[in-house]
Amino acid sequence: MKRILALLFVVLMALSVVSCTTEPATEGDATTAAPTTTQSAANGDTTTQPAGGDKTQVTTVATTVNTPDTPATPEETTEKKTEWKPIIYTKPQQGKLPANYGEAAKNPKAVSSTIKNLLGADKKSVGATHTSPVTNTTYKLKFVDDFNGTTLNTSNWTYYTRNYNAAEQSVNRKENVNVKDGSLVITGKKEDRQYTGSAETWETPKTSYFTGGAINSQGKKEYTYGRLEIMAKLPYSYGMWPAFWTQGTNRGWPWGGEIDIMEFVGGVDQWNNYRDDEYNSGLHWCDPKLGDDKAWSTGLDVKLTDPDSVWNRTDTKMSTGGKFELLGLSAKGGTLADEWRICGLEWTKDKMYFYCNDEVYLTIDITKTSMREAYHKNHYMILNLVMGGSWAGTPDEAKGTVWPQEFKVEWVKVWQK
Ligand SMILES: [Ca+2]
Repeated sequence: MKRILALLFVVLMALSVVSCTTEPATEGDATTAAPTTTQSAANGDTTTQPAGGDKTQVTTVATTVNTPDTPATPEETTEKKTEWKPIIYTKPQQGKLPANYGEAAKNPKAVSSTIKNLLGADKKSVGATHTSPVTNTTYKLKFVDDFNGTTLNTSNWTYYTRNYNAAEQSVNRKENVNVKDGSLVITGKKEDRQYTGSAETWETPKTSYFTGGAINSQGKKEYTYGRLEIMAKLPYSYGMWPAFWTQGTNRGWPWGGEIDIMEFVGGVDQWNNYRDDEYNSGLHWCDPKLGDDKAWSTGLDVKLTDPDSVWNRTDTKMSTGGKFELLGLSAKGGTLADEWRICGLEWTKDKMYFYCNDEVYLTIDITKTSMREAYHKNHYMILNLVMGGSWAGTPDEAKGTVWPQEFKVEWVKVWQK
């Protein structure tokens, strides 16, 4: 979420999805033999990826179509009729969202039995125990905010009205953060007047028609290791950028480290990737010995498939990650917003396991030298809904943005041994 994170993450995704995605391509999806063009950075540069290497390219609607091997002359056509068939894509094209897009999100299902039956989901008393299905560790509930009542518990959280990221195009407002019906509700709106938000000291204050909100637990609830999780209903559509993430307490970013447990950008991007059915997770950190010149400089995206080449570098900021994806939702207009889900991180001294509804989709080794401070000291939690920027894209009704949007959190829990 910080600064050039948006830029980095787009690059990072291109690098990391190869190793992190284990889902087989859905039958009928466009895993074509043709190379696909995809984004390499938020500046719109394009690169060509080799075919077949990235199964998540099912999310890409290529403009390539099947053509006969040999250009057909009229004579050949009469002798050998090769039926031309277009590739059938399951993902919608840009600006052509499914007819029933977002329909289910308007009336999300009640908490599913799947979630109710998950270990720990129904436990809300501090001291309650459950055994992690990931590491078989028995944890105790150390912190829970169930968002009962009508006001934010400021013993746990602080309203944050500055921007976390230079790329954000929305203004955080306290008014957009509410507690109602048992949930934290952060609303993303398009206002009828512009608001100006204070920004980081190095940034020009933002003035925007788009408003969102943010809270953090800095100085109030900070943890090292354990299970950090939320039960949430995400917003959807183009330009939305909700997140559940953390930053290290002892030093500023990036030295303190950043953990993006859930980061989501909605809608269909300019490269035709349908994103309402996936969210991203990842880390951004640097070696504690780096000075300002290197720590803030061009980050290095760690390629998990070739770890030895870069894993132990300590001369630049680094990032790595992966994503959770529900393939096949898009064809039905489905979004992650259709149901409540538990997004969480199990953080041990050796590894980070990112899970959705207790299913691990990403594991990251945190024993590397460069991580010796970033991921072995206290972090505080952040919940926010911002809009716009180079990654999420500027909200635009013509691109499918639906107003207003809500990022709802039923509870936040931290479990520790
Ligand atoms: Ca609740």
